[in-house]
Amino acid sequence: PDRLTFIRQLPKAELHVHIEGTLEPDLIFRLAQRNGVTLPYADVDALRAAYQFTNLQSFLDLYYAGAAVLLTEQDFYDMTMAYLTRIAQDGVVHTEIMFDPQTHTERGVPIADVFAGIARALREGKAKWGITSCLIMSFLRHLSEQAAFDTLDEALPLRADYADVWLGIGLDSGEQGNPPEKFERVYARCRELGFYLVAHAGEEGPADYVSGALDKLNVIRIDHGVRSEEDPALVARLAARRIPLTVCPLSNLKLKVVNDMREHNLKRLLDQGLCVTINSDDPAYFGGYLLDNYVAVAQALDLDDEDLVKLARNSMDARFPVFVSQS
Ligand code: ES4
Ligand code: ZN
Repeated sequence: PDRLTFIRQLPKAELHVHIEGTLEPDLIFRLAQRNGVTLPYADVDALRAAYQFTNLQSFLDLYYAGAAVLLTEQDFYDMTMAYLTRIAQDGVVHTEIMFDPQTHTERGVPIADVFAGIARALREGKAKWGITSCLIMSFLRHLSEQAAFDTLDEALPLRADYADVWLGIGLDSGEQGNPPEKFERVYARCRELGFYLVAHAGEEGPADYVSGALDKLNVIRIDHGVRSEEDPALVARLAARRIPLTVCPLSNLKLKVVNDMREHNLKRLLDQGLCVTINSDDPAYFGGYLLDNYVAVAQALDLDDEDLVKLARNSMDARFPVFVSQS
């Protein structure tokens, strides 16, 4: 079979995707119309033309603007269903989805509607396609730790209703200047509550933030982590403990974490024995879903079938619960 068919038929898990980042321009416009929200773009093409980013923050500005069309339970359902419909074609058998409740509660959307709409789609997706899934509630790191505690307090009464889906806690948004230590207490609380902990680290931020996420937040998986390579001792530790990295190649290219896909360190990290996985991050903004990410790196880094099998298998191994070795 050709490359695309070979990769498509490998059982793959997506472990790093922001559901708000799956909102396609045409759905943004449809929801804006349905909800009477005015967008600062004339049409879908004008919006799509604005998707030219220079760094993480330039993307986040658009990402939060796009998310402003999400108001009702049905909106969150429609967005999640569109994503599941799309990945069902890519041979994705499992997905662990991040969502940012603070982006919505700050606009007056009840957190219960966010949970309800996303979870309804996930349960339906499992029945329809057999795609298993869970949710990672993520705190915005540009906001305070107190705001994260407040969000946790708002969400906890819903936990029993979503015990089958809400399994994880994450940390996202602008990394620089918002180190993991800022969230040490709220992560300790989430750990006591029995959530699986992950955090973005080493995307734009330094390798120190990856060490900090491990040591101060006790995460079991690192989102991105590509800058870990700058600290050889850290790389050795990630390899020894088999801490998974959820790497997002097209995201790294679009946000200029790498200038050319041929310079991406994914293959070097894989060859050093790290549990590297491939993910889409914000597929509606970065030009591709999971399969597109596999194809892009396979071509640019000249990956062979063995590498691709290893990457797909890593993604299945790195699902919750993650088994990491001690120390
Ligand atoms: C994100 Cl690419 C990326 N990095 C950090 N936070 C995010 N939220 C959505 N996409
Ligand atoms: Zn991300």
